[in-house]
Amino acid sequence: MKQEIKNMIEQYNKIIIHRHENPDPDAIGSQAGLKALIQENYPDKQVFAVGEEEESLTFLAKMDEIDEEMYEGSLVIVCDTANLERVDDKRYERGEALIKIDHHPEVEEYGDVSWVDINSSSVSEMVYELYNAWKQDGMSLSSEVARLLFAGIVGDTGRFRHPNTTEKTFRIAAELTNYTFSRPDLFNEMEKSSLSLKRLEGYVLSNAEILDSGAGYIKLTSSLLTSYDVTSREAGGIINTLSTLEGLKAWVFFVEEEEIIRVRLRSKGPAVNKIASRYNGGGHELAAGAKVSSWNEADQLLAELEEACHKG
Ligand SMILES: [Mn+2]
Repeated sequence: MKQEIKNMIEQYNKIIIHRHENPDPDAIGSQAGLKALIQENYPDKQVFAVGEEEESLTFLAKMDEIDEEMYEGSLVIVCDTANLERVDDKRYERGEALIKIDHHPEVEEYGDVSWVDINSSSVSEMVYELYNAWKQDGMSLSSEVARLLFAGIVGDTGRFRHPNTTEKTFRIAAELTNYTFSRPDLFNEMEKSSLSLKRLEGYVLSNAEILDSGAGYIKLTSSLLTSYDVTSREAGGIINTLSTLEGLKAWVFFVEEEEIIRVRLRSKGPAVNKIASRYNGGGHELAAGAKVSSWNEADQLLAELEEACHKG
């Protein structure tokens, strides 16, 4: 599979890399890491990373702006995205060939070549494995690529705490620490928080409800977010504020946006991705996302979460 991906990369002179909407450090780290890995080893190729710019992650990488014509005769690689609907920048369809590289449980099969490894902590870990397979052919990996992949692994493993962290994850992370990027600087960037977001965390801690089933929840209306001067995306980023609460089995953040209510689910045991898939979403067993269109529907979802907690 890794050889097949390399063969395809070698066949194309234009390579455009996409990832999922609302990117996280793994989406950007794997996307920009793969871009730089290819670019540094094939300097004659044109390689791009596209998608909406995420302000809080520009310390990792900035996105490229390209014209539609660039897709003609190109290879498109999609990182970290289980289904095509979630791909950021729908122009991915205009490429000549498509590769999927992902670690989410398969939601939709796509791509001329598809490499899905649900046992990998992150796609950043998978990109390192690509390099590992390719290095016998003389490929090299720079400190910048190492920084991007390390960030992706740290992001998706919650700093090596989530159960997706394996011996292989640590081994790859250890390899990456041989490179000369500054880990303290990277951690500082990844963990920095504005005062308004810290204050919203205070609100969440004061107002979250923990039910007898072990399900926890908080409802954040758009007017509340406005009063705290925090975006919906930023609010989603503090979901782990509740993670250490005693007695909590699974929890959900309902974050109201203009037209929908975004749902972020986390769990310490009961699978939450099946619930998410019934509400326009999906994800991992212990971390998933969904969308509902009303507070009534949010309560329905919460009832399903409680049921899962009773069983789990
Ligand atoms: Mn990921």
